[in-house]
Amino acid sequence: MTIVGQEAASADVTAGLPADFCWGVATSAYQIEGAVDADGRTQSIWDTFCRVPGAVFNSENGDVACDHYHRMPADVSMIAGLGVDAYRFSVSWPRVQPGGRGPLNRRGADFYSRLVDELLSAGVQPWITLYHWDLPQELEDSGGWPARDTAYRFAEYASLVHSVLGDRVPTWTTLNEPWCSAMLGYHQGVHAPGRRDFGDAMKAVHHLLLGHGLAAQALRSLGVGELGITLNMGCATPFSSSAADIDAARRADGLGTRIYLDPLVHGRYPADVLEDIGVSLPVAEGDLEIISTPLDVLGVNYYSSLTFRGGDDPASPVVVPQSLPVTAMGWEIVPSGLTDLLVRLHNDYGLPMVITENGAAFDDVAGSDGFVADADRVSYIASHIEAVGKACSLGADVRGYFAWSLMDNFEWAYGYAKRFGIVRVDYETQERVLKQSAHWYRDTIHQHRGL
Ligand code: GCO
Repeated sequence: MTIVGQEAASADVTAGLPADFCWGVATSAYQIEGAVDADGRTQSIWDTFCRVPGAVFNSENGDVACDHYHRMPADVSMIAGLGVDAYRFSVSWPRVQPGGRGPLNRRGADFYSRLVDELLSAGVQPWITLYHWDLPQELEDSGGWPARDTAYRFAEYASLVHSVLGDRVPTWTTLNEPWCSAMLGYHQGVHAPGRRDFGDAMKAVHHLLLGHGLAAQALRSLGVGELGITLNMGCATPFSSSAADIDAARRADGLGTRIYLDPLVHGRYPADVLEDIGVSLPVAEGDLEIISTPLDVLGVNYYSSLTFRGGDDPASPVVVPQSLPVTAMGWEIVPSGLTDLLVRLHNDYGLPMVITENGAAFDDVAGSDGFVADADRVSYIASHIEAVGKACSLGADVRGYFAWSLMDNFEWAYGYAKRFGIVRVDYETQERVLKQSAHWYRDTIHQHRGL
């Protein structure tokens, strides 16, 4: 089919990428599955948070979402039809271990077992994320991530999932975006569980990292092939060369990136960040060795980059908009930031990387057949793939790219208002229609393989 945006594909946006580059699409459990009461699943903090008046746009929730739980085989065929190598999905903790403690819930776990089988028989590699924000509510009730015990519960859950899928899944990601769990969930209160306490958020940071490390050790001892964690990051650029602006960017980078990667890779928290936060982290003897269990791959989720200046309160860096085009989230489109970020991560941390999420929400307009001519999304994705190729040419070791997202889905506090999919979902009928970006992505993958 001839589509607008074809030119972008033919202007080889994949230059610089390795020949065996892995192409994928990504989703997460709560955002697509629905079936929140099925087969023994219990409530997660997101089920609870969605019921808080005003917490989610239009009081929407993930009860039905894309109904993927019931439509999984057809969704897998659709994924395979895109010609991708891999599919990144997350496992819902309260589905496989209701309440966050105790034995495996066989019926819930079976869903993922069937999903993995379906993917493998369609020639698509499964890429698991163990935690994409849906903490069992019972664990939040006993303290959530600010409580140390949650880290141990997470490691136990990781082993349970491995007991079901370990024989067939090569790549295991522990956490998705711990910054969001800690800062949006426990400090800003805009994500579940909606708490607003900076001290709790800092405890959550440490216990998320500890949970990652304990799970990593457990998975390593069980023999997983490839182990990683996914962080959301961007470049933090000072607005000017003034000392205050440079300090603002340093602080933002410290709390956004280094507070995670320094302990993960170097086994220590950055001294300047410990000083900035002004509270002590609940680090016990031996924690940092656990947290720095060697990783095989760093998952990078990239959407935008920010410029900062110092404000009246040095602890609160101020974002300075750069008058760049924005997505429907209001996020500025900064592909060059992705190149800079990857090169910097390569230099500072030296890990192989995979872009585990990149993509954009736009105000899609669907035709009567549901087709969306999303040239804006095509150009967003194309420019970011190009940015990855540039980073590779500059020496960064980037091995794959997952488009966020396979299909429109529940965008957390924004409900269903923001559409990130390369496939449109009609939430009335659950019909899926490939957008122009999906066609373009498939063609681009095809071209990269020289087919
Ligand atoms: C994210 C999440 C996704 C979001 C996406 C767009 O990792 O932040 O992984 O769940 O939908 O980032 O905001």
